[in-house]
Amino acid sequence: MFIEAIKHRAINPYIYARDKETINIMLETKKGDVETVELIFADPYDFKGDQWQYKTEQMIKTGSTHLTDYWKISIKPTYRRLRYGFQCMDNQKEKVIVTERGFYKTIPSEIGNYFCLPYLHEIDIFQAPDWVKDTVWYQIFPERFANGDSSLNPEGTLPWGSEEPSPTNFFGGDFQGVMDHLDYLVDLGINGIYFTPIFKAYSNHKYDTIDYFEIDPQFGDKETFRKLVKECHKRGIKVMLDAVFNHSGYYFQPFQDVLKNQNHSRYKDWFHIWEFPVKADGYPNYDAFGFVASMPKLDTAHPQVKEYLLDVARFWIEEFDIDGWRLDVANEVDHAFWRDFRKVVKDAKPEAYILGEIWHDSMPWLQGDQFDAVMNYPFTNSSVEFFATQQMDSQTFADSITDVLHMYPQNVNEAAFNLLDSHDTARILTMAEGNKDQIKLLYLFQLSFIGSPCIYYGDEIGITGGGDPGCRKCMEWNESKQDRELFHFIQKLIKMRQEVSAFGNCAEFRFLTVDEDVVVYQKQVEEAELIFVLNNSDQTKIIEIEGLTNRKAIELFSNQEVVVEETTVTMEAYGYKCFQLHH
Ligand code: ARE
Repeated sequence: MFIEAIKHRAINPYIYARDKETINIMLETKKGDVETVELIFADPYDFKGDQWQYKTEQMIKTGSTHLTDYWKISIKPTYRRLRYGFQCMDNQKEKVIVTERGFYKTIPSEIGNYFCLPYLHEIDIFQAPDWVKDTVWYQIFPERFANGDSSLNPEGTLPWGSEEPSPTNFFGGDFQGVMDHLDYLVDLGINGIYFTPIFKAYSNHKYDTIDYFEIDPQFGDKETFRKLVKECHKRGIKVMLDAVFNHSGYYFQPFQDVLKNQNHSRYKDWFHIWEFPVKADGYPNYDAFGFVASMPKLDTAHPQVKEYLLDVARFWIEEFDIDGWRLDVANEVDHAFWRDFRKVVKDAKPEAYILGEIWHDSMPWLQGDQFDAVMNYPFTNSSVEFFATQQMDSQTFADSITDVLHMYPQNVNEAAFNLLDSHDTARILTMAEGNKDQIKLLYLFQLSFIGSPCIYYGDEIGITGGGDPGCRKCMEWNESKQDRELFHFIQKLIKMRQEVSAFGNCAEFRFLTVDEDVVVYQKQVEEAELIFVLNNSDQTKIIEIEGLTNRKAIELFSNQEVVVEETTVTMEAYGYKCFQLHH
């Protein structure tokens, strides 16, 4: 047995509270090395003499990559505390006991050797708002969605869609435009909107805030915003705003004060200034977002800065009833700030969603004391590289998605914000070089996956565009230029996600078969089981599917009852099927 590949620590995501009575435990072993794993466990105080009263229970293999087998188990310890270890057995019947203090051939009797879960405190459980699990998001870049009130147009506003987006041009998108099209969004089936920044700022993207307590005048005023939130809520749509707290904009009054009064400014410690005089042209002599001089980094540990930003967080919830905050550059802001931010936000609205923008492994922020979710770019990258750009082969794709699912607790996965593209990336149709069939598979995968999916405005009707700023084109409102077929396809998937149990969020996901270009995965929740088959190639493929033979199923896209007698299913080029199995 390759004991050097056995991995467990008594921390997330290897052990965590699933709910107030259930503990989930995970172990990693080398792929194909271990045949069975049993959890050995006991209450730490329930021993007779010096004999600890352990029990054992089989763990289940929940996923495999070319390197790793993942094993999981859920248990409900009577007194909400545990000492535990693992008994691994390979196909030679060699047994190894895994404990916190090393490996043994027989079960050690000394309880101090074992891993320790001291106590399951309900208050410490990672808990994201329930509604997020049933939410399909729609991301709006307000400058480019719709111009509904031309009287607000900033100077130099161009006719809608008349030019390609540039870093500096304006087309006059606003809140009235969004309100005019809410019914379009209801028709699509989404029930959450994520707005990139809406506060008073200088640029067209508004990530360089001037005033966190004002709406940018090009979008409307506080009353228009209040109305917008109400209109959304009336339609069952949640509203999430972008909090740009890592940095301010150049024209933010405190930064202007620093430029004016230099080291005599009362705001000089609000930023991370290296030396005076402050130099804001070209390469800045202070910390910034990247080296962008117009985005000076805020010192979020400074008590006044913190108080100011926490007031902002509270204000837009209490006064306008927003439902969530997306946190810009979230991993460059200190953890202590986010812990206090969470308290403020959850005090104001316990059901608010806190979403961090982090592109990497984010376990430190997802322990329950900071964020409810992060933008799930690891999911994005693999899905896009397999389905859209086709740079990734099917085995690597399945491996990386399996890793993504085992990288966080299930509670975290269910609230993850699963995007395909955004205002920071090229659009998916462009990445797929216009191949719509690939995009359909990508949407099918995203909308049948665990988590909270998001559609970037305009993707649903086939808008194209390269990286920033190309991906920020004006929304196309001329129906004859919209890809209505793609719209209806996505609309149908959203409906299926909402209506077919196991299609949506709270189901177990695992790959069954991974062939060249074809992936087969299963979603299961209690008695409901779905098997998805996606052919990501321009060739017909014949695929063997474990678990389908001689079973009655309904294929959900054709709505036909089938009995799969053969062990194989024929898939046409870019074909997709979803079998709903009868138990
Ligand atoms: C502008 C120009 C760009 C130019 C840039 C630098 O448009 O072409 O490259 O300036 O001079 C906002 C605007 C952008 C603007 C930027 C700077 O939307 O248009 O770019 O401000 O003025 C990293 C961060 C992540 C960040 C991305 C962009 O970790 O937080 O970079 N995303 C947020 C927002 C952006 C926003 C800002 C931050 C700033 O979503 O829209 O930009 O407020 C890898 C890395 C990631 C990296 C990612 C993308 O995978 O691992 O860490 O994200 O690539 O680069």
